[in-house]
Amino acid sequence: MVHNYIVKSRQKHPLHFTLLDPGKMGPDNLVELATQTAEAGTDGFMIGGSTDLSLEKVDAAVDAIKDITHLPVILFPTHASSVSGRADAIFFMSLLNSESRQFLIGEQIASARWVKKTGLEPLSMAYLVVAPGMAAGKVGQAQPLPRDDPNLVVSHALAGQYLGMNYIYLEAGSGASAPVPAEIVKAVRDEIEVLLIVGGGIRSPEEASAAVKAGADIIVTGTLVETSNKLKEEMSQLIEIIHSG
Ligand code: 1GP
Repeated sequence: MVHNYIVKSRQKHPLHFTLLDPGKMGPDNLVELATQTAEAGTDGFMIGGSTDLSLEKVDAAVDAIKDITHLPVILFPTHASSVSGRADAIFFMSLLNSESRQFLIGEQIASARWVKKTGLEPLSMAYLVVAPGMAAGKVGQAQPLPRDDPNLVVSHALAGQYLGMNYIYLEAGSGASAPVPAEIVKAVRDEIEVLLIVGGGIRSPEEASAAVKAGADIIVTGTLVETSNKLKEEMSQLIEIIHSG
């Protein structure tokens, strides 16, 4: 079970997940990036993106990654149509600050029976888009949560926890110029008991360390993995600092 793996691993140290977007790269590139980040010590892979992804592309990406690693492969979907039954688990998430029913509960209803049929492990998650929000905010029709209003973010996170969600994801958006502010991460950490994931705009060991020190359980990086020229070296440094807490 992926949830058990995450809980057990977290007892040892904070975790790093690598986000790979099959809409941005071909299978060969994807395998190369997955191999190097696995060697650098990442704790799991998330597959997804804000663009329209075909099921074939996601299936191929999951297969390719599972060929080279035993680390968990978790779907991070935007639409029900790209939910691959070949992954280990799915972040079964609701974008709590979306203004659209589609992203609050519509895509989830559309995929629920498929998740059951394929045996994907659902990891219940509240997805909160913090400004700037980037493509995730636009596609998800979110009103991004202001960066200077920790109380409002805490209210959303608590609502997610009280609805039974086991994970809260604070998302600044892929490629954001700055990560979610540490004050927000800390404010949420202080109030919730469930696992806290932070991503969007984290590119340096210092930024990752600040998020961990503020209380993140899992740090997600995508853009850094896609753009680094010294991937293994840079990822090793970043992951080491995350693992050291
Ligand atoms: C996006 O939080 C993730 O969903 C990763 O963001 O691409 O900025 O690392 P980056």
